[in-house]
Amino acid sequence: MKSISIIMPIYNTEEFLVHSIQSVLQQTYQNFELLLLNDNSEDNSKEIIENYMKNDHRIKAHHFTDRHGVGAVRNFGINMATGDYIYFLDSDDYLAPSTLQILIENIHNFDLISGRLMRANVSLEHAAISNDQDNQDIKIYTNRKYRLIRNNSVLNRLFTKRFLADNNIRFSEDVENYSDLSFLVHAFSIVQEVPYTKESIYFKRRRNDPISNPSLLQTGMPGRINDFTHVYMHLKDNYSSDEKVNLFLDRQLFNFYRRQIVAYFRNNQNVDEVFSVLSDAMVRLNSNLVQKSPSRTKKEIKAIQTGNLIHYKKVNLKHQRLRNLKTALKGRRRLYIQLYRSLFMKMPLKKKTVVFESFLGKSYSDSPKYIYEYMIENKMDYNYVWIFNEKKNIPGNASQVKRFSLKYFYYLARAKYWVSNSRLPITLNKREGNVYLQTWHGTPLKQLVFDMVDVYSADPKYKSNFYRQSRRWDYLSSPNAYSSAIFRSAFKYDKEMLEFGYPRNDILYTKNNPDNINELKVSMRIPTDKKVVLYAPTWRDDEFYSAGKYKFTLQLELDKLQAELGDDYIVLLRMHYFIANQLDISEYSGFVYDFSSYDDIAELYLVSDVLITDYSSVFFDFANLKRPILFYTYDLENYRDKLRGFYLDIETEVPGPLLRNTEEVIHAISDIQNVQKDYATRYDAFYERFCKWDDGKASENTVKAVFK
Ligand code: C2G
Repeated sequence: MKSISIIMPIYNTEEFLVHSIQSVLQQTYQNFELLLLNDNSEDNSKEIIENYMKNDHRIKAHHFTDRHGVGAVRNFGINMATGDYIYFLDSDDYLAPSTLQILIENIHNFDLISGRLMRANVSLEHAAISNDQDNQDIKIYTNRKYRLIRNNSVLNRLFTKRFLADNNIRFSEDVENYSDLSFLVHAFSIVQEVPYTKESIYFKRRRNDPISNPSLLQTGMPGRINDFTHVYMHLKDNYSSDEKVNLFLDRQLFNFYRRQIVAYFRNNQNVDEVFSVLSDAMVRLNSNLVQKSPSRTKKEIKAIQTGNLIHYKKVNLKHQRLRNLKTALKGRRRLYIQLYRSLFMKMPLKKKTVVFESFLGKSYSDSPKYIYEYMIENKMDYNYVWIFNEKKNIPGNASQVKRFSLKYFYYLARAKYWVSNSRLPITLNKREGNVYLQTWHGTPLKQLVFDMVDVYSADPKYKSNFYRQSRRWDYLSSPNAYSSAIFRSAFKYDKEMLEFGYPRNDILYTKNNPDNINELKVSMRIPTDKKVVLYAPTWRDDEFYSAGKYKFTLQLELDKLQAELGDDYIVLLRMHYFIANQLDISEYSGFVYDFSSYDDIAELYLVSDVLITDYSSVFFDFANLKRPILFYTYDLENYRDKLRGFYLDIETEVPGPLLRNTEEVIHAISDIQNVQKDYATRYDAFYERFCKWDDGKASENTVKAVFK
């Protein structure tokens, strides 16, 4: 049986490596050797490799003591390989189970065979797609064989070792990016026919953290332009008489320019050096190709070919304006954004204007509310603007603007101060003089942004967008020392931390008395003679209708609760603000009340005798009241171990019992005094650790720090 040598260069991919190696070990075709080539990683890759080597004689490793780059490492692998075939796999990617088998069964007497590359967003089980065993579907490419290498990638192709050796086909070692290109052009210029199978699948992972751990493609544009043009020129010289190679190379350069380089030049200054490198390469472009391109691109390429950057910038800018106009005509929001950028941002800053937003305009609530109320009560000399989705009744004379309306963009461009408890859209820019107070919205239990390895079901740009958006923050409110430390690491936040407790919790100290509580109950139209249970769960990353619209399935059996507790208690249901579905509670009128659209959860805390939650940060705030807390964690394993990791050990550190079903919840509520006794020591320690900074004065201290 023929054997395959799999060559895997490794550099700082500890979080993906096990998965990648496992996908090889689980291949249906087992006659292989796996060459793990560690390019001097600084993380734990070395330990992972050594561990695997101990257990499987087919795994061989080499650890470089300084960095060689992917091209050199793969060349090293080719020399080391003892198999009949060579296959390249990157250490952050993985294979479908029958990938190798399909390739080896179909290569016959060809020198190489190509398979399909698919992009994968998330890791492990979520993407474990198996191959369709129907491997009849082989296409042979002859004339149009270069189409197969338009992705510039050597991945998911099987080569015979002899073919590579006889022709001395190797990767470029003098570039970081595009070292595959010379390898591929060399191989493809020799072979007449290349078979392709879409049944053999290689999963190329979309890396989601270009900030702390960029993949090669996520490294900077100047480097990529330099490397690409370097390889391009070199190949143009070597293959000057091969028309097909030339056309292929020109198309690659042309597409690289249109898809990426043009935007780079538009958005960056000091590009003289790469511009001249690109200009040298572009002069060699096939003139027919340029001639046939759209007139705007033609003009831009001609300007590059003259090497005159100033002229090119003018042409590029003119085209950009045309594109902007076209986009603006496509929709109202786009038009507003254009006006925001080209008009409002150029008007002077309003030094006395403060814009507030809480939970994406959904409510008048959270720390922004209490900061605002402190400012109006103290008659501070500012103008206030609140962003809402719908008009609200609020104290003071703040202007209200609808989120994403023309006025929204106008005020965000001109106001000196922004106060918000979550991120503002990436389309906005921070201007000189702007002061942005980020209050955030909870002590974290669930891991946040840069502390999460893989963001389940989130957009691959999540981390890089978060990074850009949080660079705008000037102040960040922190409720306790535990949160300060997490915010520093999870947000990579290094500016001023306001360590005064949460403004949103002031009310839990200033209004925690029977008169205020009674008054609140009356205004909420709930009975004043019953005890109140508040059920406030969080959202689940894997239960949604569409992006941003999450659904919640109620697992509390309300009829049982009513039967057992209905005489003494009422229940307030409070869904997270991401939850889009309405719960039908009409059967339970007089016992269950839906407070999901009530603005301020702090007021619900005040009127509640018991809180039931799960993994929501609400318990950190509620604990300020020192009232009992129950954790209804019916899906703990899935939530903690699959969706999100936790910062705390929920089984030993939270101030109340973890309950699994409605019966346990009922039992705990009926026996609430004993629950309190049992958890008293833990509760005290918890209060000490998380609530100590809250003293009713956080709003005042915050305002004094920011509006000096
Ligand atoms: N919230 C609410 N009602 C709920 C759940 C949450 O009003 N049923 C509010 C609370 O103010 C809570 C905040 O939304 O503190 C954040 O909710 P979490 O459930 O903790 O979830 P998330 O929005 O993912 O934020 O650092 C905190 C994390 O970012 C969590």
